[in-house]
Amino acid sequence: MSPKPTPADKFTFGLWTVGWTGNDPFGVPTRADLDPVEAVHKLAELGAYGITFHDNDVVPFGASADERELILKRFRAALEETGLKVPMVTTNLFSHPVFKDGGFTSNDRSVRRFALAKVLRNIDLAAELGAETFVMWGGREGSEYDGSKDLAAALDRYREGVDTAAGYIKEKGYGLRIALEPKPNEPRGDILLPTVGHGLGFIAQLEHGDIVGLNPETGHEQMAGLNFTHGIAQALWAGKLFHIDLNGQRGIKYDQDLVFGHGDLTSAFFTVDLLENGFPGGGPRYEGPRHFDYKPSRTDGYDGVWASAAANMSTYLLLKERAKAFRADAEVQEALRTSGVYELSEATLAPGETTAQLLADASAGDSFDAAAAAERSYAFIRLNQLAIEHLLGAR
Ligand code: GLT
Ligand code: MN
Ligand code: MN
Repeated sequence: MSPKPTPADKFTFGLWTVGWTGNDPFGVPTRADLDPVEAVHKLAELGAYGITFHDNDVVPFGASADERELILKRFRAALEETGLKVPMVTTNLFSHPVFKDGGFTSNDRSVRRFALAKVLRNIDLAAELGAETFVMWGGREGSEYDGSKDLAAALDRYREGVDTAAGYIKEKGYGLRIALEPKPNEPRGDILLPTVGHGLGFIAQLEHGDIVGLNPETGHEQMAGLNFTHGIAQALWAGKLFHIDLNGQRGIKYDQDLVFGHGDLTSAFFTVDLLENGFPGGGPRYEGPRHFDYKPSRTDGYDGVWASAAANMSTYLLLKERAKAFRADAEVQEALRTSGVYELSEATLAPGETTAQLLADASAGDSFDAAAAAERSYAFIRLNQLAIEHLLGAR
């Protein structure tokens, strides 16, 4: 039976997800346009907490100020009527041909200035709608050819753009934080800030890095062959998991944006286990929205669009139930102890112990029985099988 979500579950969806009409590099749309107001009503009915969007998902590029106001008025009315929140807003710096060489890092300075001003205006809108997170996915910030970009200058300009936006948020006193979204490639051959790790390294170079974190996406890490759960774990550990894009991906190929759990299901189980149960030894927790960034397959009509929106939420809730049962199982707890999972939380040095004391400790040197320690079986396979049995509902 599918569990029924409620707004307390904090599930959110990008307007561009349910609103994707199925156009891809080889084919035209397979579905008619979706009215954003209808998306708001449908998502609210399905039990979602919020909706997120790019400026141009709601207000078309180039709309006049009057048109903009009219459109926003209608959209706001739908939000008020349904109680749906807007916890995150993002900017489209990738669709219009003007951004074909990027926004913040275009070789053309006039484009960079236009992009930056577009972002600042959208920050005003995000603050006005009560968003807490401002996502920046630099899909066009990259290149096809290594010789076409001065990469150091590109990173300088990227830093300048993000710092300017973050400085603007502070200056205005907005309650917003920026979340950078890594992706290795697509639409560019190579995208700057390709992974969570690159993102963390970049943030450390910022002047206003205190309000800049990450919005990792399941499929984007997996496109690079990386472990998504490890990625969000390191972002959490660094205090930088500001937002999350959940979806599904089957291996190293184009960005599939499948329903959450429809890609690597075991990985999805451990992602939910981390989000809902935290690290085994405690540590930082993620409290933000559970945001789905997926594309309803273009084979499906609007029946499939709404079924897939519901599927993201029910799959998450099912995995949450399984992950809770996993941690609550006495045999699992015993297996975690046997595997030494909790032992890792103990500091390697004793409190106040110096390197000289460590070097003088025979038990860490000459009298350490390496052969005996090497005998230990960590029994990780048994532990993982317990996880699989919980995942399959066998326990
Ligand atoms: C785009 C991208 C997503 C990003 C969105 C935010 S837009 O659809 O593929 O991963 O999260 O800009
Ligand atoms: Mn994606
Ligand atoms: Mn995304």
